[in-house]
This record gives sequence, structure tokens and C-alpha cells, in this order.
Amino acid sequence: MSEKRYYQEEIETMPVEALRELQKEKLLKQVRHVYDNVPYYRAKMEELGVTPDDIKELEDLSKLPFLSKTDLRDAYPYGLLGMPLSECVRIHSTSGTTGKRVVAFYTQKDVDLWEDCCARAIVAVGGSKEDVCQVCYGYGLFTGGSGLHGGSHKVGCLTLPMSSGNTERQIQFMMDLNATILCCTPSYAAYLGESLKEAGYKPEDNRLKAGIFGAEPWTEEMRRDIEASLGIKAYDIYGLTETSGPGVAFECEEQTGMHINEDHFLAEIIDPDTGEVLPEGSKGELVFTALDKEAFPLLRYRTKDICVLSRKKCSCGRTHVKMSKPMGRSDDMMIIRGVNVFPSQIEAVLLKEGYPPNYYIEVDRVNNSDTLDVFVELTAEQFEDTVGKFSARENALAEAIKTMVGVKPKVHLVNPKSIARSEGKAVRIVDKRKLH
Ligand code: DLL
Repeated sequence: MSEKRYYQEEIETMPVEALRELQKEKLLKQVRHVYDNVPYYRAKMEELGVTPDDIKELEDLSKLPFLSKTDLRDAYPYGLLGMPLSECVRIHSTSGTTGKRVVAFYTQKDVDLWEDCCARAIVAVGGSKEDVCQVCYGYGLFTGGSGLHGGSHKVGCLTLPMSSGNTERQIQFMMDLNATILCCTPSYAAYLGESLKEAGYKPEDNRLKAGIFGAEPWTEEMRRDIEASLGIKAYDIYGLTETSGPGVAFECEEQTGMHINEDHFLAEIIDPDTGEVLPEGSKGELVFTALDKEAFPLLRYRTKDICVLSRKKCSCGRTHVKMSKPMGRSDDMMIIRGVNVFPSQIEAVLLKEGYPPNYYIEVDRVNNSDTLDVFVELTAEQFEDTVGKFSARENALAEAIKTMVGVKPKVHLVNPKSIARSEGKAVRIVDKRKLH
């Protein structure tokens, strides 16, 4: 394993006071940039009677309005652009209906800084130009593939741009080309571990030394399973499309939380109900202000991820604040096999296909892989009409849901009036995974 564990040592180990000073400088500039170039956010600031002149210190951040997914929807697609489209070179997006879809824009500089963040994550797990980095996050609109791919290039690793799926081919390239670093979702890493075993390989047969796994919640138990089945150290990485993608935060050798790349992302923890900023060490919703992003410069973006921040000194020498693994969400988004799914998307398909909105969703994790079951009530007329065609109907509905959300569920059509009615807020999701 390489000695050098930092990609940008000066920044990653910068004394906290200097880091705060750097953040302040960038914040003042960024607020001005957004105010001048994003009319949508300027209007929100004006509503609160705030101007860039009111933001003089980091503490003034709390005077600024929040942004949320609703704003992204209202401003879709160009309303939050901070640069002329002619300066933008790329988009990425999350799956979903137009209502929930997030389209993030990047200038070349944005891509560059994002790739730096991913490079930091790769070097932190011992990556160097001697490594062979197998990237099996999805490429395309999803940020996972491109982000780690770009980071791998920056570090100088030999990059295997595998994208997701085709496990047989993944294993062949991993073994024949001696991959040393694996980048994918933790559930796929677990699946690869099992598949290698089924193919007759022992953990010591591969050359992998580390994995960079994220995009979905995973537990310490799962980490131990993956580490044992692949014979590696497994590291967490966090990010979201709205703030660029993976690499907003990453784990170092201590494996006790993820360092947030604070020179680019200013983090706050708020009470999800009141919006009040909470003191360090409190559990609450993570909010990010992107300090450098040009094309999609979100200020105070509410991630809906619940976690805790800690500035406890880290043995790796990095000074950037650490976030815990996300401990849940303050909205109803589920992450199923790495794909973000909202119950409302599934409901939209049911209604479009002529089913009543009486349904519930069951999520579980079996052998480290997520399962999604959707139970849908038939109307009395549908019930009459469906006798003998249950499985064809179930399959057609499962396909329609897959087209909308990107994950194929198992659909169960059930008898009329067999799903319990709720007296208050309907319980739509039964999540049996023990993730937190
Ligand atoms: O999942 C970006 C990413 C790609 C991160 C590859 C890491 C690796 P989105 O599809 O926009 O972006 O989903 C973002 O996924 O708000 C969290 O709820 C969840 N998430 C991301 N990383 C982790 C993680 C990518 N390490 C949403 N642990 C976020 C738990 C995670 N949840």
C-alpha cells in the first residue's frame, strides 16, 4: 500500500482556523455569485430581506434561505443555473418522475473539482498510480460511475470503466487484470463476494485491497461481511447529485465516519422540523452550501439525510469535519439497490395503470440484496376481470413501475378491501431492513 495517503495534503490537513477563513472567503464570493446570477434564489433572499452585504461572517449563513427538492422541482430544469448554458459541459440526474427528477449542471471547473474530491477518496484508501481501479457504479446519468472514474484518472490508476451489471464479466476483468480497488454500491460488493465464492475463488485469490462503497445505507455488519468475502478493507463514500455526486465526504483509514470536503462544501446540521441550526454533535438533517460550484451553486441545500457531525481529532491527520453514516431520512425516499425511489412515483404508476391508490410497499434485504414488493388492491370489477390473468397483470404492472423508477418490484395483486385502511396518515412503507 502506498505511503502517501493525501491527494491534496495542504488542504486536507489545513488547520481548522485557516479552513474556516478559506470557507468564509469563498462563501462571501459564492453568495454574491448566486445573488447576481440565479434569479430564483435572489427572489428567495429578497423575500427574507437579505442581501449579500448581510453575509459577512460564516455565522451569517443562517440568515440565508434553505433550498429543498421542492425548489429544484419548481425551478426545473434551468431555474437554478448559475452560468450561461454555453459554459456548461455536462449534466447528471437522478431517476424519477419529472416532478422528482433532479438535473444538475456542471462547468468544466465543476467537473474538475468534483473529480478532485473523488481522487481524495481514492488516495485515502491507499490508491496510487500503481493501482487498477474497477469502477462498477453505473455510468450515464447517475453520478457514481463518472465521479469515481474521473477521480481514478486524476490519481493515475489504471481505470476499468465497467459500469454496473454483468457480474460474470466483472469477475473476469477483476481476476485477469488484477483489480486492486473496487468501486460500487455495498450491496453489489456483497453480491460480487458471493459470486466469486460460487465461481470457486477464495478471498485471497483476488488482488483487491480496498473498496469504495456508497450511494446507499449500509451497516457495520455488512462492512465486515464484505471485508471477509473479498479479503479487503471496505470504505464508505457519500454524496448526492445536487452537490455534484460521490466524494462530498469519504472515509479514511480510521473507518469511523466520513471527512466532508469542507473546502468545497460547508455543512450544517438543522432540526428537520423547525430549520433551527443545531450545535455540533447533535443529530439532525444535513444541509450543504456548495462553496465553489459555478453551474449549479446550491446554497443551504437540505439533503434530508439525518446524521451527526464530529470534529474530534482524526488519526489520519485530516482536519475536515466528519459525518456519521446517514442514520435515516427526514422524507420518505427509499434507496433500493442504490436507486432513489419515492412512494409517490409508485403511486403515480398505479393510478396511471387504473389501479386504486390502496397499496403498500415492503422493502427487505435478503443476502445483502434489497427486495421490493408492492402489494396492490384490486377493485371489485378488476377482481372479476382478473381471474386467471393474475400473473400477467402483476408482471405488466411490475414492468410499468420499473420504467418509472428504475427498479423492478415483485407486484402482488390482492383482493378488494384486503389492505387495512389507516385512520391517520397511510402507512405505505414497511422497511424491514435493519440499516440504522
Ligand atoms: O448516490 C451519489 C453517490 C454515488 C454517492 C456513488 C456515493 C457513491 P444520489 O443518487 O443523488 O447520489 O443519491 C443521494 O443517496 O442523499 C443519501 O440518502 C444516499 N447516500 C449516498 N451515499 C450514501 C452513503 C448518489 N455512503 C442520496 N450511505 C443521499 C448512506 C448514502 N446513504
